[in-house]
Amino acid sequence: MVFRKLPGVSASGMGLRLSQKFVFLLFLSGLVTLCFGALFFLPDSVRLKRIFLSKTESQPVTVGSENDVREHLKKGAKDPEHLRGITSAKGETSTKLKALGRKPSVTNEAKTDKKVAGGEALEDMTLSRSKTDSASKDEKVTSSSNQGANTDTSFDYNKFKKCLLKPPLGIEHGKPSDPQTLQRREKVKEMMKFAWDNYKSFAWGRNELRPLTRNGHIGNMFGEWGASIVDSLDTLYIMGLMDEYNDAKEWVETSLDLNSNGEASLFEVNIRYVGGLLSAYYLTGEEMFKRKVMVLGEKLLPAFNTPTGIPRGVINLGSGTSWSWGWASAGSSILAEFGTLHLEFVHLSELSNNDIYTEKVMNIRKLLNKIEKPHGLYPNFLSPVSGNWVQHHVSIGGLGDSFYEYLIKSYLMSDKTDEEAKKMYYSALEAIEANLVQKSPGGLTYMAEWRGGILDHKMGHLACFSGGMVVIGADDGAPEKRQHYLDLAAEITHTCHESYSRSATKLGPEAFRFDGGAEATATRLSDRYYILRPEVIESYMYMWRLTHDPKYREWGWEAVEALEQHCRVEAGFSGIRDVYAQTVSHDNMQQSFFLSETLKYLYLLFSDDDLLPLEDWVFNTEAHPLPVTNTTVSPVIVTQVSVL
Ligand code: DMJ
Repeated sequence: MVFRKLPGVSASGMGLRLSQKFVFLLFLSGLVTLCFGALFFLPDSVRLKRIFLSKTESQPVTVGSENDVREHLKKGAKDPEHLRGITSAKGETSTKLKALGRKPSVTNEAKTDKKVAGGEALEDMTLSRSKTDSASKDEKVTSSSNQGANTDTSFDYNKFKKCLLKPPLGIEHGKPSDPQTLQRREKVKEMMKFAWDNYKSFAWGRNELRPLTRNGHIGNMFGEWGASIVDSLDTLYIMGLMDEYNDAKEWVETSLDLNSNGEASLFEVNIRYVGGLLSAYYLTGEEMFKRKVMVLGEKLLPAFNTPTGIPRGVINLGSGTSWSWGWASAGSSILAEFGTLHLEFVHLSELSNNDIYTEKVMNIRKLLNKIEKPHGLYPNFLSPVSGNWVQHHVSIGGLGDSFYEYLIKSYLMSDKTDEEAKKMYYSALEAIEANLVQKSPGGLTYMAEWRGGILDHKMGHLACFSGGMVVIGADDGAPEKRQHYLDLAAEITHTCHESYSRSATKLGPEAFRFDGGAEATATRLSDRYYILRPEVIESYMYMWRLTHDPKYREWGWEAVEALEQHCRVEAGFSGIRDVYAQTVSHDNMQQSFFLSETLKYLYLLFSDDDLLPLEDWVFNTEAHPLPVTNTTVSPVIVTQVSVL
């Protein structure tokens, strides 16, 4: 029907019946709704959409320059292959620390807690507000990107701490009873103090120490902040190095300038700074760490403004602009980077009471779940624009690694409620076993790399974390596979140990091969370096915790001796250029991960299991411990339910 409105004649004067008018209006409103709804399906680039559905946070997008590649590769140490990878919680977008829902069962104290729950929350809010008011200028930079944030950040730290199985401070906890192990633990503590003291003397505030030239190093991957300081906070704390910890804390409070315009890898900022500040907060209860990490979390959000929500690799924290690494295939994002955000982002939501962080990582998971996977495998490069794989290179080492790690750890961190992460992890592991896991002629189990169906019989040092990953997930797969996973984890760890014991220095190369007669040795000159990496020791630590086979402590001690002999220099620890050379040549870098990971895992290896028990904590990929959470509908409701 077409109605022409005549001037001066009202609709009622057009002779329409009431029912006709009603149908007409219904039709009209339906049409309007339909048109508006259709806008959501238009591509982001359509102008009409931008006019009607303006985004609050759109950022210019550029592709990384050659300099990025050079700077990235120059890190030598930290070539692209070092960047590891995702995870989450099914459907629910809010989590609550497991501890809050666990320990204080039905006691009078608990009932009292319940009565005052609301009151406590209010007090906490007031407290945190007044603290924020007096906080540094860094911490006042909030809210512009506070997308729908619920500002109630009344996380009850004391309740959380009371509910842990073991208190987090390691002075009285984890002390081994046998004298030899205790002595070894003390040695590791001394190494940490030595590494830290030299960093403090020669590189304070820089990202890393150059121990030969006795100066500091700022790599653009970590922004322009003191990476080694934030990375060391929890290691110093659990070792009971309190003067050193206090210096680090003071620096974070007074000098960690979150307003600096530095460009940095989203992945590195997340695993080191977000992870390091979160763990420092959970271990110590210092509110300052929480305030800092909340500000930082917000600064990462613009990186997700891509057509798919898959973040790009590099971000300018000042402007929020993000772009892809210049070396990454066709402006793609890296699996191990966008896939290594989940643990930290769930905790950001937890502390801020703002679901946005969890939503960001759940969106990534949704896409990865939906997309077709060649042979069930996840290739390393994905376009953040189209959401398609860019190449079919699959690796459990560099570019892929921590994605798989974060799947199983998301499940464990959710107090084993995140079924989706669990399913994704075990399917991925099945595909890895079917396509990548190989046995060498000499009987060594290894994980090869996969390039469009062709196997490259090489295993990177980075891939050696997988022994630990497989063992922490051994109990939760199909019951009939438990023993198989334990065996697989032990075999991989054994292979990685072989890569160490077959070298002159008893330290392992960056990558080792299983072709042309090679068995767990590097055949190329360019693969022979060791840069103080933690992955092999990380697997020893998990294997020890889950099997208590003393050989893992022995292997850890071999590594300590080799580090002391070949990597310790006058002013710190340094990587070496060739693990097969009798006379070593140092690379002049004390990597930040040596402090956060290598030395921490060694210390834990020589401690009893009640120091950061695996039931309470999961370690992020930079070895920063984060507490186990439980999924809930609403944190407030859970606080109440937990004390019923
Ligand atoms: C660490 O920074 C992290 O473990 C990361 O996931 C991969 N590489 C280094 C250490 O080798």
